[in-house]
Amino acid sequence: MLSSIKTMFLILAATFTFGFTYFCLKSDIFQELYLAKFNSKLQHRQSIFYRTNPDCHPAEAIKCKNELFRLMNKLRKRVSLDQDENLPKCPEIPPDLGPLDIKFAYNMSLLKIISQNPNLQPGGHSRPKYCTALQKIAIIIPFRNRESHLRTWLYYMHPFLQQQQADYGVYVVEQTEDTLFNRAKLMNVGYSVAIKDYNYTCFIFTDVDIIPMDGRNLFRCSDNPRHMANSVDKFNFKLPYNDIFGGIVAFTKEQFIKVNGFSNVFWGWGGEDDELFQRVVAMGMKVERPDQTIARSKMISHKRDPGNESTGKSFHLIKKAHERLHKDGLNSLIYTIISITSHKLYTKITVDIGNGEDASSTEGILNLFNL
Ligand code: BGN
Repeated sequence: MLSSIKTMFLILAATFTFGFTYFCLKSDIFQELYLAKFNSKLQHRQSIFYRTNPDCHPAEAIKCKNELFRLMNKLRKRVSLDQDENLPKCPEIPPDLGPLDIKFAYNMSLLKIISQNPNLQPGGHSRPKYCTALQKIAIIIPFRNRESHLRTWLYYMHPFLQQQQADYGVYVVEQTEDTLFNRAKLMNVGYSVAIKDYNYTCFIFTDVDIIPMDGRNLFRCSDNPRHMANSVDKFNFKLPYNDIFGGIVAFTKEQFIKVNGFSNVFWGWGGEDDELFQRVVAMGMKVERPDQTIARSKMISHKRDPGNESTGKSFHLIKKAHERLHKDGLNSLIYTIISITSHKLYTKITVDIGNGEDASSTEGILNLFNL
């Protein structure tokens, strides 16, 4: 009698312990605690690195920082919630997609967005619960001083991507210095960091201020690079010119490597996307676009950002895209990671990409090619 009470007690205790552990692992609180611990561990690691490497001379800064980045990256483990590899494949076209009501009038708080997306994993990752996605998608957003646009993007795009049954992660790449903005170089950095984070197969490079108005505009890669902002309200839902390749583009890993990524030498506004179009054509690919009726998108209207003025050099650079493509891009990318932080809604990459005065700068490249 006594021994059967003992056994029952043991079974109860084991069930409770198991249930409680499972609850903790699944709960948001646990994830937040894990993240806080993870980020403070990173900071701790960073401060030890600087203390133990006092001779990190400024001339060696890039080498030192990259070494630090390598160390920190070792620590960056993707926190994966039980992924069942035996799940059936997701359908090519997810169900229940259609027009969306996009209004920019909301005053979104990050907490609200977090509470509306309970299934997100740290760093703004998500994958479908009941099927295995056909592609693994990294979303790369170049960024500087656009907090409210980012909140709007996160508010609309997390539900959009989850509705599309995407296995995805969001990477916000922030340029630190006050020098001219370099959208294309930030895209290359986002790609280079994301590729080490997870086995992504598809990379979607998007501005922070464009929101698709229809869930059927699938954020996916295809046999050719894709341009998905081909029907924007700002341009009256038409292509302003045939070769436009701005706003949102999608490349498989192979396609992006084939074009050697974006050019690194476009400082300031305009032209880097037109140059990428030339790279695609030069490498024998063509640009695909979704049907214009389902690709309708809204752009948040705003003034040109200070620090993103046009230099007037783009036209000249685009003309020489074919000559430069194998020398200027992913294979000549120089940058220094300042930090990589896993937020609940996205992974933030803060990066020093220089000021255009190094060898990979506009002037450097112009000299290199005697232009
Ligand atoms: C074009 C820009 C593109 C931009 C589109 C839409 C240039 C190059 C000039 C030689 N191209 O004019 O970068 O995506 O407008 O805004 O500036």
